Amino acid sequence: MSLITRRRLITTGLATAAGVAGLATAAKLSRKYGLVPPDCKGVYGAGETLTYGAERLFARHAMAREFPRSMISEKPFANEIAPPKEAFKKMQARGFVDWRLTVDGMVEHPMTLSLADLKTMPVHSQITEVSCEEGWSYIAEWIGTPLSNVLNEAGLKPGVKYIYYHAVEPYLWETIDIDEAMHPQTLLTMGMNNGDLPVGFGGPLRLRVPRQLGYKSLKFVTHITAIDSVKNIGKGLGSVDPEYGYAWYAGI
Ligand SMILES: Nc1nc2c(c(=O)[nH]1)N[C@H]1C(S)=C(S)[C@@H](COP(=O)(O)O)O[C@H]1N2
Ligand SMILES: [Mo]
Repeated sequence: MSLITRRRLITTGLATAAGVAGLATAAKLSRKYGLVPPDCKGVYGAGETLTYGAERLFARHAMAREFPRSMISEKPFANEIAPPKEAFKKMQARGFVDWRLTVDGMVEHPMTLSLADLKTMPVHSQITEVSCEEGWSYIAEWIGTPLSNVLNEAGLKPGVKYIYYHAVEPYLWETIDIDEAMHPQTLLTMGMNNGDLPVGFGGPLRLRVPRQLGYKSLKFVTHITAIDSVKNIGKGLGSVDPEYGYAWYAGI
């Protein structure tokens, strides 16, 4: 089933569950369950609320499509904005032994992990697609440890609703909700296809979020924070994308 069809089915499902085939009713249901995305200004008539609500009510555990090895793209397109800063280049020259991932916020055990630390965690690999909002995509194998392993080790405190993550340059940041963060395909990626994750694709560490559009898959991740609200980050919309007209929730 195509993704579009799946979305239409789910959306219809939500309207049906609401008892009335009405957007307003479905939106109300979404709000009742607290499923209003952070960049949503008004609940009524907001398509994103409907999609987000529907997917969280009925497709919380849905898997992003995985592909056979034969479909891995021969020439994946790195839409990189390479971190140009000297500090990054110095770390690169030393094989990223100094790279650190800080895990803090509403956790029992704040941690700072090296890549070597992350590599001691259970490894998962998946062949999934990166889809840019601009219309192109490619398929690759991604290898790393599910974010859930790190979050479980850090111990999420009650009330955590989102995971905020930013890149080595902190103006690059995103948030995802806890469902997305704990999903088995949400992967702290250190490897791609047959080797280490190249810098162009976000190496040494990228958070792959294959159930959402490419911009949620932030490259050069250095910091993960468990939070209960996105209100105080940036413009309070959950990421920078909504400031430019893209949705915070970018489910595909
Ligand atoms: N740090 C960082 N991460 C980023 C971006 C970026 O510019 N900087 N671009 C995002 C966007 S818009 C897309 S579509 C994907 C592109 O991934 P690719 O370079 O592997 O094709 O990375 C995302 N992650
Ligand atoms: Mo993108």
